[in-house]
Amino acid sequence: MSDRDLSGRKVDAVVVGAGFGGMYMTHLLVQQGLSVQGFERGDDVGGTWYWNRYPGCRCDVESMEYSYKFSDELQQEWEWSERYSPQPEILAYANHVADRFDLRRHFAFQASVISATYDEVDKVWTVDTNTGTQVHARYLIMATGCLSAANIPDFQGLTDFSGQTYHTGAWPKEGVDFTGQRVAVIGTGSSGIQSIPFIAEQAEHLTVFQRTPNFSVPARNKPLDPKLAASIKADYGRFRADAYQQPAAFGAHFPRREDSVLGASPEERDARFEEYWGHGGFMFLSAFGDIGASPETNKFAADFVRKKIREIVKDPKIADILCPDSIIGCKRLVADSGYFETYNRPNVELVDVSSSPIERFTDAGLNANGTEFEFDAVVFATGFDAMTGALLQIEIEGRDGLSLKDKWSAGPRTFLGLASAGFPNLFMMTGPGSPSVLANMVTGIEQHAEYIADAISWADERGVSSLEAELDAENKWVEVVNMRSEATLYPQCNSWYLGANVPGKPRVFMPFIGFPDYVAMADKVAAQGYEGFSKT
Ligand code: N01
Repeated sequence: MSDRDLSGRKVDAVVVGAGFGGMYMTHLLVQQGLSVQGFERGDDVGGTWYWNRYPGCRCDVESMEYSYKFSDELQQEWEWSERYSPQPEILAYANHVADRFDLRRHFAFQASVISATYDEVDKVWTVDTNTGTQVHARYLIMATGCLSAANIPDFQGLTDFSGQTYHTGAWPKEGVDFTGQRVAVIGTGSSGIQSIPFIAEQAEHLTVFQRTPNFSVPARNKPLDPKLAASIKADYGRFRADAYQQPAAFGAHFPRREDSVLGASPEERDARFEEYWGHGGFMFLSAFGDIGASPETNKFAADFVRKKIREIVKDPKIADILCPDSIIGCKRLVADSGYFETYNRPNVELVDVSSSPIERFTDAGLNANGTEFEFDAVVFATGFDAMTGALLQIEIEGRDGLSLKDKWSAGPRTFLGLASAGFPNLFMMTGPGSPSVLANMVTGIEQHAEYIADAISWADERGVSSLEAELDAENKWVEVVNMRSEATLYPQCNSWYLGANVPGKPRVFMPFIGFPDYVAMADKVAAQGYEGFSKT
């Protein structure tokens, strides 16, 4: 069915997005006997893993954890090939899930939702797409992703550039061949750090423009040991349950140390950091219990990584530029494969644009630090308008003509990161105010999908036709989210968690810190008859 044929259709729920969130949400609602219309701007499923096809793209949560747990057959049968899955394999998995649970038939692809308006009398959302389709639904579920609205800074003269431009988060399906080209990469977050070693291997010359150096630890990716996979699968339930109790819903199988970095001698500290550096990945931050406690305790871990950067990078001046002087773990830590080593290559150049921004683009390239650079292609690894961007690109109008954009003009306000007062029967999956980006995304998605499906079935069983976050509950929730972040070092740097990467975006820490606490609080709300939601 083309999405035009859908016009006027009335369904129980519209689901926006066919990534991991939209797929599982749709599966659950259909199983509950509800009619669902999904919309997806891409031409197939996969969300993040559909769009981010840049060279070197892979997950930095381990494969055995970064997968759905809702179907034991699925998790038993699917076989991952590497410790950290590469993007093509995760996309193949998403396609497998879509086939296995026959999900595509519920979606219209290449259809972007542009507006959604609530009719308070009929208690119905009217949803419009860019293809002219209009459908009506009792429930509207936004599975639009936390990192899906690409951010390309408003560089002066950008349209003058006659070469090719790419954003890591909207990579061409057919791939890009940089052989023989002079390439620029702007940005050194996870996407830049993952792609730079691969682009450097292919391009004739690569210039990296770095505004802020980032902490990165080796991922130590390797083929997944079949014996390890089999042993996890032998008791997958336990493995998942252990992960569920972790602060970020992953990483239960390597020790999270509780002792203080201050109590260790310099030799003990170094040995411990070496052990965790050698293990690879995010667990580095769990080498001691208080790395995130204060700038003083954090500095030990930061110093260790700076020492490693200086050991790896041969040119001390380049090493200096690559060494962050900030708090490790404040911006999202990166797990890399040969990133710092790349700066030893003769065809790679690093340009520090920390003290004066890129001046402008030109026909042939760009000007920075008073120098003219010429390129055949520029890669924007400049990140996303995170957590709120994809939601606010849609004109969402709730009760009394309230626009979500206006309501969130000083920052997002939600109850449980799931709902916002004034917007009945609208649920956000992994929305701001939920653990979302600070937890294993697939686990957060499953928890939200199940929560939303349960809430809808609870309401339907009781003849409740609308569930809406109460303002008071929302205000208290926003306070809790703020208090939890203020007790950490997170507010002390300019991260996208705070919206600091997008000029003019309100500086508000968006995710909820601590997955298990979140689940307990959300479950309590449900157990008390969805206390904090008004029901009519
Ligand atoms: O984006 P980022 P990302 N001039 O925002 C720079 C997830 N992810 O796509 O730090 C010059 O982190 C900006 O500089 P600064 C993961 O959660 C996961 O890399 O703002 N530079 C920064 O260096 C990750 O955190 C995986 O000063 C400019 C970079 O662009 C999130 O996605 C892989 C600039 C943007 O870094 C986002 O990562 C990839 C300007 N005007 C992504 N504007 C895995 O699972 C921005 N920058 C492995």
